[in-house]
Amino acid sequence: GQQLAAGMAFNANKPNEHGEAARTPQAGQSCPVPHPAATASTAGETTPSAKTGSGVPPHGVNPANASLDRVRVDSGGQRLTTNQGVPVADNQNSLKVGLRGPTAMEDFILREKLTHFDHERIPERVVHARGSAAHGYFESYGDLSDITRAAPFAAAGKRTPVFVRFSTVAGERGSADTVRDVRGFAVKFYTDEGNWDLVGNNIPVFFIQDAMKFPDLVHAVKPEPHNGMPQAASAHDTFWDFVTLMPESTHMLMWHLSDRAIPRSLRTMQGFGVHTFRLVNAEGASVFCKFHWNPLAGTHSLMWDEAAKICGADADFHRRDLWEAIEAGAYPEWELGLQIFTEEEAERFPFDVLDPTKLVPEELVPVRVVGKMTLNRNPDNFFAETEQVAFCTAHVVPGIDFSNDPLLQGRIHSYLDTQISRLGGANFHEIPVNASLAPVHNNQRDGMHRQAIARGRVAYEPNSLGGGCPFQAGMAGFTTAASSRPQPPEDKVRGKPELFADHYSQARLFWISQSPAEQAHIVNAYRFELSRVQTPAIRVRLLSMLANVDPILAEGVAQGLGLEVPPPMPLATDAEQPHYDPSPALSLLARPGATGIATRRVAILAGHGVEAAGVKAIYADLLAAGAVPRLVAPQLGQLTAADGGKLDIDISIEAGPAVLYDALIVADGAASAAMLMRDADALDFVRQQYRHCKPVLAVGAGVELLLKAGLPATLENGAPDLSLWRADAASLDAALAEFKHALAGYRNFQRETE
Ligand code: HDE
Repeated sequence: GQQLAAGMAFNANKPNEHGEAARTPQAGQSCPVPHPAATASTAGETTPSAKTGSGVPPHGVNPANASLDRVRVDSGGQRLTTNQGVPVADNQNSLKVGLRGPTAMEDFILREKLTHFDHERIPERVVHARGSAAHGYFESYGDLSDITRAAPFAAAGKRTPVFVRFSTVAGERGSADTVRDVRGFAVKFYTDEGNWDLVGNNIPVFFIQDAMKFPDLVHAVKPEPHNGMPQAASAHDTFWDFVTLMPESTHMLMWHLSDRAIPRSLRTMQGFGVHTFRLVNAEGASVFCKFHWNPLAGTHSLMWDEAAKICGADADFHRRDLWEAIEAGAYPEWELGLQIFTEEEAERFPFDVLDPTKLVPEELVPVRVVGKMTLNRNPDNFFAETEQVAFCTAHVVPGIDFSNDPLLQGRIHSYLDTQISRLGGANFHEIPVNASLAPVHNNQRDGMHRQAIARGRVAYEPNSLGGGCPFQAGMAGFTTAASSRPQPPEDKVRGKPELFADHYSQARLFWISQSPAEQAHIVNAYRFELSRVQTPAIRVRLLSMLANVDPILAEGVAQGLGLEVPPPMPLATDAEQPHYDPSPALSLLARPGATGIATRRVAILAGHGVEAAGVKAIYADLLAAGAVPRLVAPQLGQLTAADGGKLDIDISIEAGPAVLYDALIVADGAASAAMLMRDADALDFVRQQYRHCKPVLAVGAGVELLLKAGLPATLENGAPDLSLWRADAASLDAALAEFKHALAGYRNFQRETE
């Protein structure tokens, strides 16, 4: 899974932690400006698949990036100019009538600079405002033309450039990364036949069934309108008021309150297309399809206490993690899986596949893995790319089509519409990150900020003056999939199919498919959210909803709120509720991942008097395995080791608190341990590592610190703690091997449950 570029230290941000970055120019700042001719020829070499659909670019090269070279600007070695290209002599002083006089109206340089500044901000996205993105490519494992003619699946090994933006939903643009929220997972495929946007989430179902309710949902979860609170949180009255009056949200709430909503990394979460889509082959035959992205790094999440503390310790935790992994060459990867089923099969399911609050269990329709996505390049400019990228569910290509899911149908309108105010007009498709690699030819003209200079006198069709061009693509173009089951015309109606009224069976399915630790976290999350809610009646309504899901769940939440479980909320349907067996695939613990300890962050805690040789050996060992070791000490600078030698400290405890690491090693050395035992922050560090169920290894005298911190030697039930080691010189190798094994897998949740 991970490819470390030769000679590259894992953490490209390490110089920043030391403050060294300020002394050297930022990457790219001193690059020569590409000569236009050179750019053209490079683009030709690296973009074969972009225009023709054949050929594979060299590894690590993304054809979509080469095409952006024409708009990349690099000011290294260049003189300062105005936006009109006029050289600027003095960028320090405005033009005044006398040194102490008024500023002259004619100072066009000052006025241009201020005017541009005054208009630097654009509206943030109404939802999903906070996001982080990267470039990469999708590679098909095979030829899927029997089921879809979509270009990315045309041949084994075919690569299609992608741009992917991950996001939180509720928070504003500057909000913290690790809040409890759904994560957006939006993929733009720059296919040979135009752009395809798969605008998904990290949760496979949604809160509501009909687009009509989306503005209500968003108004309920956003900061309350009278006082603008709370930021990036669902734990407030208006959200819980709304969802407890909308029992169709029960299933999604279970996911939202699970650890899915606090991922460890954007690289360790699944993605889902949510809706049922259609795949269409060249003959026009179609099947239904659900899209899944499965991370090769496995599915891993934070713990709630940890996530909340990370908001303070590093509000950019996920953005930084994604950036650093890509800079270090540990490219994040996901496999694309499809659940494919026919309309006839769908009719026999115990739920309606047009209902976005339902998933298709993998036991019912297995997931077929069809390709892999690799993110291998960070954006050059956050605003130009991550902020200006415009995803739209209406962006489909031949071979991909919609279903009648009423939520999807509304989205097809909303995404294009929102860009018109957010990006200032109808030409947002010309912004470089949004422009398709496939050529664009039509008779749409003009509008704000038009870039293309359309030649000729013809902007209509049919025409003879333009030789009839651009001409219709016919069968080569996009055509809507015909239903394989023609339906008689029906009357217009505002309503829902009967199966949509089953609000609880799949919420129960999710609950019974979770491990004990995951179930406990869900109960705690409900308790937290509803404790923040101020209106008692809303808490009771929630409990009446949960009573329909599972009695243990309802009882656990009720206890935490100091309430009795009320009678269950009346069901919306008399029909018998379908029964589901547990689906192991719904547990986060089903996918530990295949990338070992690569990119996992390990704190090596030490003070003066540390045994240096041991620290160096452990550090090198972890680095060699692709992990990110950090020597953490009470202050910056150097540690004086027991042998008198010096060790460079990577980061201080205050700048890099416990929650920023996946595991802890307490270094050997009697004086080192004694120094840390006197340090409240160091004791806190150890306790938090333990409490957050992370692997802890104490070497030699380092054990004293664990004892002083009060860490128990065994679990509460007396069983040994399988991720806590106290090693001496003789047992260190074996303990380190076990430590690394534990680090590659899941946390030791037994500390909570046993
Ligand atoms: Fe969105 N959603 N949404 N949504 N959504 C937006 O589009 C909307 C829904 C999702 O990184 C907006 O460009 C409606 C489901 C992602 O730029 C807006 C409905 C899913 C992103 C919008 C939904 C999503 C958005 C805001 C119900 C998962 C971020 C800015 C009918 C399958 C994309 C923008 C990015 C963004 C509308 C429901 C995912 C307002 C009307 C379901 C990942 O157009």
